Parts: sequence; structure tokens; C-alpha cells
Amino acid sequence: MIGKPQWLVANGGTILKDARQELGRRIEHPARRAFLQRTLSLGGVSLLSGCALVDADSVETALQRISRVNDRVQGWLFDPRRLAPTYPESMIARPFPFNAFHGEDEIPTIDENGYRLEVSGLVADRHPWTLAELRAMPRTDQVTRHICVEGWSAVGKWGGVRFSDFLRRIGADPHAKYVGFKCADDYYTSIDMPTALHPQTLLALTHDGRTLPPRHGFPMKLRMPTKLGYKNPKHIQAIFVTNTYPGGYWEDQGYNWFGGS
Ligand SMILES: Nc1nc2c(c(=O)[nH]1)N[C@H]1C(S)=C(S)[C@@H](COP(=O)(O)O)O[C@H]1N2
Ligand SMILES: [Mo]
Repeated sequence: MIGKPQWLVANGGTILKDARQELGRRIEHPARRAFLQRTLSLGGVSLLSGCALVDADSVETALQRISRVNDRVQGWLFDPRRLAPTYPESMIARPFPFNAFHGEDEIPTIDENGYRLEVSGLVADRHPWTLAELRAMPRTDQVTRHICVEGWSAVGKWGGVRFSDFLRRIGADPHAKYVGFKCADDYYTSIDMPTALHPQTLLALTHDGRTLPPRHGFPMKLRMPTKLGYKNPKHIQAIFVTNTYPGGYWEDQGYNWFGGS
């Protein structure tokens, strides 16, 4: 029963994102304007907003409002025990696609020995973590599909520490609303606590059986098969637990915050 509405909601997120991309081009081209009008009527925005969808600003406000409703519905539909599909190793994409808001020449270089993961906010233990400490935690592997809103997906294998184990270890408040991430390339994002505690959410230290390569997030990334690509931060430097909405790099530019896949 949950399957269908979830698909609709997730797809709604993509539709919103597409609409925003069109908006970014300022609704100049007639074909784009027609696309936008179609998209908005699909999303039922005019019904909810009650404002005339004529100028970019009122469209923008309406879309933001819808996107937050969408977050709430996705949060409400999210089943913390429901697992994302896993795949046979024969389906792993090699090479695995790279993506970031910057080019491959701007991948951050992080010194393995100097690295410390900062932990702050609503947690009991704020000590910074070395890579050796992270690697000493119990680890697990999973083969799942990464879905990027830019129109590609790929099956990959990630290994690491279950994020729920890590959160328990640092004494994170499980009733807090958000977990936020700051990355070495100045990317940032945040997730809801139920997803943070989901059994398939991993602090990934390996990709395809090897130490996470720089292009895929060395030294550590968060891997969630229940969320779209942009919600999976690479090169994590700081993790914080909070009740204050932290937003994200793409989310602050209009991508749906919940970003379920
Ligand atoms: N630090 C950081 N993490 C990031 C991004 C980024 O630009 N910087 N891009 C996101 C997006 S949009 C995608 S699709 C995935 C790509 O991960 P990959 O290079 O391992 O395929 O990383 C996500 N996490
Ligand atoms: Mo992405």
C-alpha cells in the first residue's frame, strides 16, 4: 500500500527539481514556459498556493511551500524497517560514475593521519574521531543502487559502520530532528533522524571493496540507499545533531530536502 504513494511523492520531488531548473532559466523560452505550466498543474501548486503563477518569485515561493509539504509527507511515509533493494555483485558498475558540484580536478585531498571527524550538537561524547578509530568499529557491506537526480543511476558496493551504531556510540539524542554534515569541499547536507537510524544507512569507508577513493568521498561518506545521490555527503569532516533545520547545498537552491529514492 505504501509503495505507490511513495513513488508518487519521490517523483514529485523530481518534478519540483525540474521545475526549478526551468525557473533558473527564467521562463524565457515558450517551450520552457509550457513545460513549467504543465509541471505546476501536475503538482497542483495553484490549488495549494492560491496565488497567480505568473512571476518567478510567486512560483518560487509556491514551490518552496510544496517542497516542505512534500518533506513532511515523505517523512510520514518513511518506514524505518523497510529495506531498499540490494543487488548481486555482477551488477556493480565499473568504473562507478563520479559526480559533484565541482569538477574532478577539485576533489579535496585529505591527509589520512591528520584527519579528524568532528562531532557536535545533541551528543554525549564530542571527541573527534581518527580514521583508525572509525575503522575499528564493526563493519558491514552492501550492494545498492545510487540514484542521481541528474538522470543516471548505478549499482555500487559500499562498506562501513552502520550509522545507527555510530550514533549510539556518541550518545546522540535519538529524538533530535536532524543530523547535519559538513564536507571538505564545502558541500553540506542534512537528514532526518529516522533515516539516520535506518539499518542500511552506512558511514562508508570502502567502495567496491577498497578504501574509499578520493573521487568517491575519501576518507568517509554517508551512504543511504533510501535517499537520492545529493543526500549522500562525501568527504565528511563534521557531523552534528540538531533540532534546527540545517538545509543543504542543493536543498538551499530548491532541491527537495527529504530527497527519498
Ligand atoms: N562532498 C560532496 N558530496 C557529494 C556531492 C558533492 O558535490 N560534494 N555531490 C552529491 C551528488 S549530487 C551525487 S550524485 C553523489 C555522487 O557520488 P559519486 O561521485 O560517488 O558517484 O555525491 C553526492 N555527495
Ligand atoms: Mo547527484
